[in-house]
Amino acid sequence: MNRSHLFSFSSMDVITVILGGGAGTRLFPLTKERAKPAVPLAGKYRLVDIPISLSINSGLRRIFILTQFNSSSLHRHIQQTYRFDDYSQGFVEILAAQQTPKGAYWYQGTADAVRQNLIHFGSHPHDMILILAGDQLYKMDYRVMIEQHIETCADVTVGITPVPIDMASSLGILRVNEEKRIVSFVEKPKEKDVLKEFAINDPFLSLYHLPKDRLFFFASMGIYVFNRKTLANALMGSEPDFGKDVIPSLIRSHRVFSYIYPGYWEDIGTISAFYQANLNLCDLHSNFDFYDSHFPIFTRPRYLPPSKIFNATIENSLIAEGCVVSGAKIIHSLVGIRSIVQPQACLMDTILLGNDYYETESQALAAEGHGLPRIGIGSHSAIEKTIIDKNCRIGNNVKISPQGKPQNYDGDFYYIRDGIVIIPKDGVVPHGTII
Ligand code: ADQ
Ligand code: ADP
Repeated sequence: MNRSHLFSFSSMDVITVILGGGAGTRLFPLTKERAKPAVPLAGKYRLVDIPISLSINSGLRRIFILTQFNSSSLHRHIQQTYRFDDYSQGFVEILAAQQTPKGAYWYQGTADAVRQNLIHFGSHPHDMILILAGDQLYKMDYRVMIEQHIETCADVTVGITPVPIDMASSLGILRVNEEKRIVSFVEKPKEKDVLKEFAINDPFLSLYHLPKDRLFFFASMGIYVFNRKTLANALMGSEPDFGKDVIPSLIRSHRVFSYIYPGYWEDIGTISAFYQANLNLCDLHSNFDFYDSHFPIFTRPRYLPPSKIFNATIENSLIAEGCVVSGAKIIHSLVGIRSIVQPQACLMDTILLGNDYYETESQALAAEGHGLPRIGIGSHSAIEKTIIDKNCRIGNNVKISPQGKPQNYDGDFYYIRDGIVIIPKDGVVPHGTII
């Protein structure tokens, strides 16, 4: 899709900066051993593939990823996936905070992460910086937002989307005038009275076909286009965050506009949002479309063989490449790359993140010799409402379910978050265990 002739700017005018994640506590234990951008998504991708692919599909190929941790899985993934030829001048560069949480270099927030790296961006020519969140599922051609930014002579443009009231208190909520200029902004408002003043009215209600019997609000998507100078000046101080500090202060002194995005948009920064967004992909008409050849989502080419399925019952599920499923029942579940599911196992509303490697028969026998189950899901095991991280060994006759348990709990070899069981990476659940 080369539509660059439709736009008044060149891809060399813009650099992309992806906010790859803070400590990642809301996605723990998926972030126990990896940086947030490397968290697996949809059975074969990683979270960071979404903003990188959207940026590449928008013709913007100079990309920085800011992250707190420099994990080996993130490095390997970026190095093996995003290789540009010499003519495109593209790159994807990871800029990780190098010190501990108490050290001076640890990013103190989103604005601080960008501030600490301005010097790196400076050596690449650009007039505008596109700042993206790293944990969201949506599809956007950023060039349209950048074009509006130029047309309105804005200093900053914030991507915004209409949300219902139950989502409003966890997002930046704002009011815009008829020109789409942002006139007030409040980060994550908790008081209902404050919130009510921000409810969307006409003409926007009619324009975006929003139901009139419920309250809707414009929420910041946490994605921004900044003019280079505006950003440098705004980051002269020490404000840690864009949402809490920088944007609310800029709307008083600068031309801060909104770009209204009316499509599907999901922040997948928590375990429950991650779980829902992944399982939704199993629906025939899922909210996000990975099957769009005009807007491909890239990931590492692994050259895996097709999945083998023997005598299995599979309903409303996604099975990634390289799996072996025999005699199992898989209902409304997402089965990640290289998963092995043994006979008579039953998965329901469950996500397997997949495996990094296949076990050879001699390795499996050696593991069994040490009392370990084989990699994958053992026979006659029944698992519901669970996320099984990579390379787990779930024994035979295991039962896992969150039913009757607290919403949040730390067990010996499992966690429960938001009523969803999580078996962490490389986890071992012995034969016959009942969770
Ligand atoms: P939050 O998502 O709560 O709200 P924040 O924690 O600042 O805001 O994270 C924004 C993005 O930056 C996420 O992708 C996050 O992983 C990443 N991030 C956070 N801290 C980081 C750090 N120290 N270094 C690198 N990356 C970091 C923001 C806005 C709201 C808006 C929502 C939309 O503040 O106004 O509504 O995004 O999701
Ligand atoms: P993917 O993109 O397919 O998830 P990665 O490259 O992130 O793959 O992970 C594969 C990792 O698994 C590599 O680091 C590889 O060295 C590792 N690995 C391969 N075989 C084994 C094994 N037998 N035990 C543990 N790790 C392995």
